[in-house]
Amino acid sequence: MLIIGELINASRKAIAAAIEAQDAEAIAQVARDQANAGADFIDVNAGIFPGREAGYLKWLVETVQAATDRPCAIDSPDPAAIEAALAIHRGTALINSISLEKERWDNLLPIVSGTDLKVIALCMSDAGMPETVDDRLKIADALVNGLVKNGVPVENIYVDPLVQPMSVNNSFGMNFLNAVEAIMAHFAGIHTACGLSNISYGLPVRKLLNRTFMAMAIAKGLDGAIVNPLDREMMAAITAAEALAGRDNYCMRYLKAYRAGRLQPPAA
Ligand code: THG
Repeated sequence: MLIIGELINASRKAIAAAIEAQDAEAIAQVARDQANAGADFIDVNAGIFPGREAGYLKWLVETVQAATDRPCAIDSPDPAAIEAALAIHRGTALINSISLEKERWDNLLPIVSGTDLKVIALCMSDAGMPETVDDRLKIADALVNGLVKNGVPVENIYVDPLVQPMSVNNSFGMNFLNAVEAIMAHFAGIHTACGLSNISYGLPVRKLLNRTFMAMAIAKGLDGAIVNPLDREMMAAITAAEALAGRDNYCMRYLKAYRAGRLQPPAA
C-alpha cells in the first residue's frame, strides 16, 4: 500500500499559520513525523491561498525535502502551481492530480508525458462528479488510455475514483468500492488511491467510518491512500486488511508491525 501523508495541508489551521509565518521548522516536524510513521510520499497542499499558491507550494517542497528523504505528492488543481513546485522537486514526485477537466488535462499532460512521475488521475470531468460505477469507469478509461498513449507507464498511474459522503446518498459507499474493483480488473498494472475523509462527512465518530471503509476498499484492491499516518488505528487497520486480503506473504508485515508495537495501543 502506497501511503501518502495528508497532514501538510493548508486547510488545517496549524499548517496555514505555519505557511503564512514561513515557519520551516513547524513544517519540517510534521514532515519528519509522517515519514517516521511510514509515509511513502508527503502530500503538500496550499490551495487556500489563491494567488500565492505556487510560491507557497515551492516553499513547502523545499522545506519537506530538507527535512526528509521522502518525495512529495504535489496536491493542487492548478497546473501552473504544480509545474512551479515540480521544477524545484528532487527525485520522483507524485502529481496530485490530473483529471479529465479540460484545463487540467490540457495543461498537465505535457508535464507528465514521457516522465517517470507518478500521477493520481482523479475520476472527474467537466460534466461534474461521477456517481455510478459506470460513470467512473468511463472517465477512468479515457484517463488511463490518454496517459498511456502519451508515455505514462500504467504502473505509475493511481486512479482516484472519488469518495463521496455516505450521508448524502446511501449508494455512494458501494459505488466507490465497486469502482475500485472494476478499475483494478479492467487495466492490467494499474493502481488506485483515494482520500477517505469525505466518506464520513456529516456523521459522528468519523475515524471509525474512515478506517472501516479503508478495510473494505483494500478488500476490493485499493493500493494507495491519502491518510494521516500518525493515526495509529488507521495504520493498524491498513496492515490488518492487507494481511487479510492476501497481500502480505506469510503475514510478514503484520508480524513485523506487531513486534514494533504498532498494532496495539501504546503500553500504559
Ligand atoms: N483525493 C486526492 N487528493 C486529496 C483528496 C482526495 N487531497 C486532499 C484531501 N482529499 C486529502 N487530504 C486531507 C488532508 C487533511 C485532512 C483530510 C484530508 C484532515 N485531517 C485531519 C484534521 O486536520 O483534523 C487530521 C487527520 C485525522 O485526525 O485523522 O482534515 O480525496 N487525490
